[in-house]
Amino acid sequence: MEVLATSTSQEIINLENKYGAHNYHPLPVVLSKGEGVYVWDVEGKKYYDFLSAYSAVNQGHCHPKIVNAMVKQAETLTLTSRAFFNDQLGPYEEYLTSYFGFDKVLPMNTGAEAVETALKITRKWAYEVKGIPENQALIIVADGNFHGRTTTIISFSNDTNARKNFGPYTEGFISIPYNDVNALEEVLKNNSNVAGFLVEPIQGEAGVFTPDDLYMMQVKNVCNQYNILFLADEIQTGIARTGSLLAVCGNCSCENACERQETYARPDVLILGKAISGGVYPVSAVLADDAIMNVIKPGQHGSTFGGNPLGAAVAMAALEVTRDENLAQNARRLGVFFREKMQEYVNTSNIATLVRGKGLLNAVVINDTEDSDTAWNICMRLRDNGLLAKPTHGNIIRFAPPLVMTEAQLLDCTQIIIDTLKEFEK
Ligand code: IF1
Repeated sequence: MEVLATSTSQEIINLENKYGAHNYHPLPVVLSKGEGVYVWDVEGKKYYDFLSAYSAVNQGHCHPKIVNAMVKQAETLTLTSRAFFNDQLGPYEEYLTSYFGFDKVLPMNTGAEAVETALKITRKWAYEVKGIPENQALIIVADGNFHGRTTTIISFSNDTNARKNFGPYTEGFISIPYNDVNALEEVLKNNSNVAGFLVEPIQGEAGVFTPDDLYMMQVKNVCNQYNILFLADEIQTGIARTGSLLAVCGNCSCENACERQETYARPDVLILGKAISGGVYPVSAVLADDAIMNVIKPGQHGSTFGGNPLGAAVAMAALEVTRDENLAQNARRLGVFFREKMQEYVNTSNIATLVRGKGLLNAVVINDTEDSDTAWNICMRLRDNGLLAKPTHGNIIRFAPPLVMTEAQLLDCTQIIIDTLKEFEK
């Protein structure tokens, strides 16, 4: 790798611009190393990472326990396909289902694949268990959703950029306002062909839009009442990010998704990805109980890589780290601290108007229009000041560091963020 070692950031950016499809607009920083809450660029400059690869690196960059599991398994067996059994998948499935309290798991690789899997299971359940007439099943989704980028998933997005000119679109979806349980009930009252409701407990892409505390519980109850499946997309919010193991755990920061908790809005179908592997390897999963999962029979769904021994070993290690290091509790504690510090600043600021979020999934709204470049410019200054974050929807900056951060580090970070914002006051 002699060439890479001597390349500057600009040279590497030029290569991407020339040879890569232009499907992203990254902040101009070229990273070559990560450890815990830090990343380094090719020039050796060190940064706090406040994106965590969109919440995939909750356990911190290159966590030694996860990396060791990966190396050990990579030296032993990486892929068999599901045509044969492998010795990691069964133990992983037992571990995962007991960790989250479901009968069964269907293992996949990326988040979008897991969402697709959940949608297919829901449709099949609708026809074979609920008794909806063939090809009539409807799935409700929420306005402002982000569930991935496959043709079906973007069919029910209302983000023009994600959707436009990718048609014709997949039918069978109804979109309702987010954080509005009455809107859900209204559709269900007037339609007996609904199979399920797919929803994010906090809408990440929509700018960390955090619903009312009771919303998830109300959704669960209404879904039960009308015999439709409650599908929780916890790909971004799960694995301790929001200060509990799952965002649907509500007010509980124990390291379990347990029935004991009154605030636990247990979904019928739980969709996980990203941090389930600590960002080390693509692993995703759909969890459900037998009455639902058993609709899938041999040959009806799968993937070459899904359930591979490398991913299984990595995910087990990543979930162990989450539990052993009390990441949910840390995220909860530091989240309160972050919002307190930022709120203090927001109260006196004319550039930051709002801080919101849960655990360590937070956002600050910048006092400018969605089409302005103020938030982008702030992120460029944050970069110069040693902290990496990315704007969303033009004027919102998401702050989501790895959950292994210490309070002293977070204090350092809030100071960087506030000092940087102050440079932009009008
Ligand atoms: C990109 C956002 C984050 C997700 C939820 C499914 C998926 C995602 C709730 C699909 C993925 C990522 C993908 C990333 C941008 C991004 C994102 F800004 F769009 F909203 F995280 F905040 N469900 N989210 O958040 O998972 O197939 O990507 O593994 O570049 O598209 P995937």
